[in-house]
Amino acid sequence: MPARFFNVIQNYTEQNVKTLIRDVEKILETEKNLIIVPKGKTMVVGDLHGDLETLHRIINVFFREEFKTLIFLGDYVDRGAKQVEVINVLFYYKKLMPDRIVLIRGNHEDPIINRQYGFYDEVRLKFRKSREMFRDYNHAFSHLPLAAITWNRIFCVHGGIPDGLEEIRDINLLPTNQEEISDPITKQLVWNDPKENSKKFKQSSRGPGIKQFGREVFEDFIERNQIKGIIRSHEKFKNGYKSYFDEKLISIFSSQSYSKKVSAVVGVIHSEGIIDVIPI
Ligand SMILES: [Mn+2]
Repeated sequence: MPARFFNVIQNYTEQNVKTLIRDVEKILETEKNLIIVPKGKTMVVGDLHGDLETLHRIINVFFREEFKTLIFLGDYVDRGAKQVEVINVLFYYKKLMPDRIVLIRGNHEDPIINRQYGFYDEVRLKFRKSREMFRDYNHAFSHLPLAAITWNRIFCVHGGIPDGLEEIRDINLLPTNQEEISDPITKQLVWNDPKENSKKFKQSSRGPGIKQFGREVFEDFIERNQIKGIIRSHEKFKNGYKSYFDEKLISIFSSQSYSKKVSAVVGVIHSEGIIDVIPI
């Protein structure tokens, strides 16, 4: 396995990467916005932001401990040192095992954001036809699914629950190929944050159309959709995670790109619907 991992990083030509992106895009086009995750040992990964070392450890643990499914919650690019390598490795494994690797869209898988926060600059450094490659990556990102629901009713999403979404199956009705995210429900799925001492939805300081969701709307949402818990990412914490709403929502972060002092963690979903957080 490690040999494959390093082959993608070191030996892929620009043409190889272009082909990889196109092949993964074809796979993503066949997926629905809401992925159904079958029964089995499942690992969930938070923001990576170009942290290739942590991704390497994650892939090692995935194979060594015989996980069935590996769900990534988005924010693969921007900020860190090896964004192009991280997305290439993720695409490589997605192509190799399309049913076992789930790549959910984060708010940084949007050209408006990743032109500004590092990805565009890295693509310019690493490719000759960089404009074309930037366009290809973002075109593929536009096909990423927006959420997943596991066999035991754990809902996985980058940001959180949106104001205006009643049933999670309606996620499949959202527009599928927007490069710049403008649909209001899609935007909230990738941008919203939980807020412990709040009840309803509140406008977020992150920007227009983005909200914080409180306990009451959270509990309504999980009851209406018969969800046991939610695992999401999108915020960093010193020890890598934080739980909300009587531990029914876990927020995890899997990148040390900001600081080595911040712990990277992953979530492990057990059959009883319990989520364990483990350092990686
Ligand atoms: Mn985010």
